[in-house]
Amino acid sequence: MELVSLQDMAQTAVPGSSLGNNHPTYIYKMVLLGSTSVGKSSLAYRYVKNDFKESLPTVGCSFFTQTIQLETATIKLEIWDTAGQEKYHSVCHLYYRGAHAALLVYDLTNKETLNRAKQWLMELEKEFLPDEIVIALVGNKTDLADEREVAAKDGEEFARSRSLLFMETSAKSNHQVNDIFMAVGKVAFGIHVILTPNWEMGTAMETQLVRGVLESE
Ligand SMILES: Nc1nc2c(ncn2[C@@H]2O[C@H](COP(=O)(O)OP(=O)(O)O)[C@@H](O)[C@H]2O)c(=O)[nH]1
Ligand SMILES: [Mg+2]
Repeated sequence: MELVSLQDMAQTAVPGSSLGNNHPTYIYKMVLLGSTSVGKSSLAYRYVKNDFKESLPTVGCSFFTQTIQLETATIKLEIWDTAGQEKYHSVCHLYYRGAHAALLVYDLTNKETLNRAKQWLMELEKEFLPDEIVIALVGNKTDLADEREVAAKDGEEFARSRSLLFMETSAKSNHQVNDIFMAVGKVAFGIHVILTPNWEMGTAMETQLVRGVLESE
């Protein structure tokens, strides 16, 4: 896989795709990072299958694909989920090599998982230049309001201080799951997304194609 620059894209973005429309298809690798049990697999499962299971089987190294149709292009997200190796702090850099986007997931009922997400961020910052990867901080399990340990504003302020996208979600009650994947996909593609204080997506404006892999025909 090769990164395609803006200039290359202009030259190679030819009509036609596997979906039979006139749009080019761009593939983005998105990795899920975060402590065990924060809900990474559940978020991927909710987004791709629109379902929730109390216990999901641990598969080997796996990724799901999901397509986002935009007016001018098709985005294919390859969503990489860990096989639980984060338990042993052994998610190797091969896992996130070549990633265009990352979701740093924490469990808002467990403050320690936010600290762990901050450590993941430092690891990503060692591997990637700021413009190379779109990172979103995701506070999952909003349905467990009574057990909340991390205030929404704490997650949001940290995210803002590091220029990350931010959303709180619930894979269980399907709260803002689609929104966060969609927002990250759009930003990776080069669309400016405004997240309003109540975490809804505001006006989106297509600015430029910044990264991604053009799917070969
Ligand atoms: N209440 C609640 N539980 C969740 C949510 N997301 C995941 N879980 C539960 O948290 C546990 C760990 O989820 P999992 O997706 O396997 O986490 P992972 O280890 O980060 O992949 C499971 O028991 C899930 O059912 C959520 O949004 N709300
Ligand atoms: Mg998992």
